[in-house]
Parts: sequence; structure tokens; C-alpha cells
Amino acid sequence: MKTRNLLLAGLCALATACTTTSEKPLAIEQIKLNQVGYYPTQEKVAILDNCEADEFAIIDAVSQQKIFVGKPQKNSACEWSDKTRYTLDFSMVTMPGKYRIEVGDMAMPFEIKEKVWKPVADAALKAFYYQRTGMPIEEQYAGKWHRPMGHPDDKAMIHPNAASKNRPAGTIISSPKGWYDAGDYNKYIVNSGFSIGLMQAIYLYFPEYFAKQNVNIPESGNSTPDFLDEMHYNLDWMLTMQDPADGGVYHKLTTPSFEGFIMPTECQQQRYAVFKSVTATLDFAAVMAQSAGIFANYETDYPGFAKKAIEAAEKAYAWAQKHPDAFYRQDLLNKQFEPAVVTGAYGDGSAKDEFFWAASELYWATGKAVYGKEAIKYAPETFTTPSWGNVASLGTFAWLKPGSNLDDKDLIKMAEQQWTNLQNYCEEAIKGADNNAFHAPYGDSPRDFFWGCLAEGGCNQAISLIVGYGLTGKKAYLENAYRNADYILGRNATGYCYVTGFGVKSPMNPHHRLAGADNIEEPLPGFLVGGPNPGQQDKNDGAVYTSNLPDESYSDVLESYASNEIAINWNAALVAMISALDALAQ
Ligand code: 9MR
Repeated sequence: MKTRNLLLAGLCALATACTTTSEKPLAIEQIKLNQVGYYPTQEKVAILDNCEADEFAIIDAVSQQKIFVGKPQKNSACEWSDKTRYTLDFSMVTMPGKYRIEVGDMAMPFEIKEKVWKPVADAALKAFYYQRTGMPIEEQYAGKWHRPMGHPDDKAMIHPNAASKNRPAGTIISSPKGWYDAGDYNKYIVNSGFSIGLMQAIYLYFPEYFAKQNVNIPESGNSTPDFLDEMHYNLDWMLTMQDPADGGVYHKLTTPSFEGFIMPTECQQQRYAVFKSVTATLDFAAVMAQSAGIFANYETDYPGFAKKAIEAAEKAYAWAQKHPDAFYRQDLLNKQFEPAVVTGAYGDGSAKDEFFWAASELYWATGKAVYGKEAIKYAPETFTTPSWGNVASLGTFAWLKPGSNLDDKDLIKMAEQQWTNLQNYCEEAIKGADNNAFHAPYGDSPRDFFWGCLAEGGCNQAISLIVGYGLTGKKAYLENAYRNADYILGRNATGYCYVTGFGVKSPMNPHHRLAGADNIEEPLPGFLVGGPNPGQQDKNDGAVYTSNLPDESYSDVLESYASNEIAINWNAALVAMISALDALAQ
């Protein structure tokens, strides 16, 4: 045994100097596992990264007994890395408890527990409370992360590129509340609509789970689930972004350029309502229609909201039909109007997917045949995972949601086609996952790594698999969704648990103005960072990367907006994925 231990020590890079017990060093770089923990009945796998070993063992951390010994299974190498990786499968261990996995002289602690991801699900939702604008974030809800109110947004200005007869340039409008989009302080309709749309699509599968959730927000005492209270805070802002004269929706509420790393109360730049776009208007229509259905059950706390939302949605859709080419083209607009706006663009060259999502939600909210016809017209031919730039899947989810009965034969045909498309996607997604470098469907193709990939690649693939599982009962889809979550929680090439506040190796310096300016060492908890991004678009702005490999192009520095920012759409993906998987594990 001793000889092999020495050999291992030679083969592997030196393990980090802290310890799992008094004897063993913590091997974060060599043993990659989900650092939050495993459900008792979940598949349990760690990856031995760039090391060799004949066996591994699981030790009960209380009794110090060796309770399981297993053989590493070699994985296929990913195309950009010559690192050898082995799967260490200890799924046989099911008893809740604290353990460590040992490979020779190296060890990593882990836990098996009921409801083990519930704290992540709660923190991921609570993160939206921290993103709230226009209200003080109070100590009783936020602990040390409390802060005074900033960005009242009661005097936003109509930008010249958004001027209309009733609201000429310079008109002051009130547009308070909502969430800061990301690491920056602006508010964007496209991303807001997508984020709520995604979370609420999953909410509809697990309403009982969300009904029980309490994340200690100001509305926790009312009779509406905290989850919906949080959505409503942003929906209320979104309503202010519709031009009441014609139904068009402003693309964003923004300063001309990004603020520095200062607290909200220190921000001085004028905020503008910018350009009415077809994509923002349709995302607005979709999410308002979806919300009208959901909030109709919560009239006590939100009287009149459902009616207001459906009226706003129909008006928005009618505007979009009249302005199908009103795409937000920031650079072009900047050539014509001042001040130039250089904040997030959320630009898009096609509104087909937005028309499909909006028409689909409007059909379910109103029952009007005309929206069904529109949905058929824009129905996608293949399934693509949800992202802010392609929302077709949210339309698909609307047709496949629980309790959706149809009697129109054309609609039935279209909905069945959507179902087939989703199943084809799921079958393709899980192919080969068992042998992938990190034993997950996500993470084995260079295309899996881009700006915001952990959410838009990893989580949103998992969400699609979860919906696929819901429709077919195919266990393999669900198992692979758990695997993507394992990847995000630590079983990956960098060994980061990519959610702030969780895991033994966790992002400490996200590109997040609230966290970077608050003089508190720990970042605000519960946020999923963007993730490895070989595009490294920030490398000339002070971000330093130690690797160019697709799955290692991640840098935990504040400057890294291309790999280490946080964003509502990414947290929406985390909320949807982790909550669903936590609900399904119970
Ligand atoms: O999530 C967006 C990503 O898909 C784009 O590639 C990137 C560059 O345009 O922008 C991301 O969104 C940012 C937004 O524009 C402004 N707020 C921060 C968002 C996250 O980086």
C-alpha cells in the first residue's frame, strides 16, 4: 500500500495543504466531486483527474471505517485535453452521513443527505432578492449584506431613440423596482422576460415544492409562495416599460455606459428607457400571459394583477405584429442618436422564436384560436435548449405543461411534434455521457464553453432533460440531469463549485458590482457564475487566465466579466434545475 501511495504522490501534482482529517491532504485538484453532496439514492461519482490508481475507498468520517472499495474506470478523453480521467463510482453507498473518498494518500470529504441541494435551491432564489432595485435590502432578510435603497428609477428619461408622439425625447417616466440584470446595474426586458419565463415554466411542474419554500424575504408572511412574490417584484417593473399609448415595450432601462464598481447609492448617471424592440415586446407579451395564468390564483396578495398582465400582453403582441422588424441594433442606433448607449445589447436578428413563445402563452392564457394559429405558424422544427436569444423552448414547454388538454387537431399535431422534437433532443444529449471526461452529458464538446455556458449549456440542458423525463418517465434523462448538476457543483475540470457560498472551492471574486463594492469579503451567496469561456473577451480589460483550454478558461477575478459574472438568466437556470432536482429527489 505504502509503495503505491508514494507512486501516486509522484504522479499527481501536490495536493492542497489543508486536510480532510489530520492525516490526509485535501485533494481538490485530483479528486473532482460534487462538493455540496449527494442524495441517498442518487448516482454517486467522483472523477480522478490526471492521476492513476488501482482502487479507491470510501471512509465513514465518524467511525473511520473503510466501508467501500472500488475500481477506477477509465473515461474517454475530451478532444482538447490529454489528461487521463477515471470515474470513481460509489453509488452503492446510500446511507446518509459524512464520508471521505480516498485514493492513496489523497482524500476529499463529501456528504450523503436527504434534501442535500435544498440550501442551494433556496440561496439561488434568494439571490434575486439581493438583486432587487429601488428598495432597501434589510438586515433581517439579508444579514451582513444589507444595504440602503438605490436606483429609485422614478425619473427615468425617454432616450431620443425611443421618442414617440406622446413621449418625446427627454420625457420623464417612472420605472421603479425590478432586478439588476447581472454584475451591472441596468434592467433589460429581454433577459427579465426570459428569466421569469424559464423559472415559471418549471414552477408549473412543481407547485407544491415551491409552495413550501420560505427564503425569508419581506413578503414571506403573505399567502403567496415566496417564489412568486420574487417574480412579481420584477414583473411589476416590467409593466412600467410598456408605452401605454401603443403597447410597444422599451428594450431596457439603462445608463449610457456601465457604472464603476460603486454601491447603488453612489450611482449618479441618468437612466434612460431605450428603443421599443420587437424581441423585448414579445418576451414581455409571453411572460405577462404566462404570469396572468399563474397569478390569477393569488388575487388576495396581488389584486387585479392577472387582468392587467393579460391586457398588457395582448397589446404588446399586437404592437409586435405591426413592427416585426424593430430589432434592437445598438451600434446602428448609436450612429443616429445621442447619448450613445454601450451597455448590454441583448441583440437578436430573428423574432420567430419570440413570436412562437408569446403566441403559445397567449393561447393558453386567452384560449383565442388566433394565437393558436400564430403558434403553428412560428413553431420550431427542432428543439433547442432555452437561452435569452432563443426562447422557442419556452413555447414548447407551454404546449407540454401539466394539464394541457387540446381538442383542435392542428394544435394537437403541433404539440405532438414539439414533444417528438424534445425527445429527439434528449436522446442525442445523453449519448456517450457515461464515458465522458466528467461523466455528464454537458462538458465534452468545445461548443459547451462560451459566455454564460454553465447556465445556458449545463443547467438548461438539464432542465430540458427534466422536462423530457416528466413526459416520458425515462430514468436516463433524469439521471443525466443530476450529472450536469454534479458538474456545476464541483465535478469539473477546474474543481470549482461554481455557486457562490457553496463548496470547498467556490468563486470569491465574481464580476458583481454589489459584491465588489460592499467591503464584505464573501461574495453575495447563491449566484452561479458564467463559467469557462475560451473567448476570453475580457483579457484586455485586466482578466488573467491561467489556461486556454475550453473547460479551464475560467478566472475567479473581479475583472473577468466573460467568465466570472453573475446574471439573472443564469440564476434562473440554477433555480429551475436545482429546485426541480431537489423536488424529484424527495
Ligand atoms: O449573457 C450575455 C451573453 O450571451 C453575451 O455573449 C454577452 C455579450 O454581449 O452579454 C451577456 O449579457 C450581459 C448583458 O449584455 C449585460 N449585463 C451582463 C450580462 C452578463 O454578462
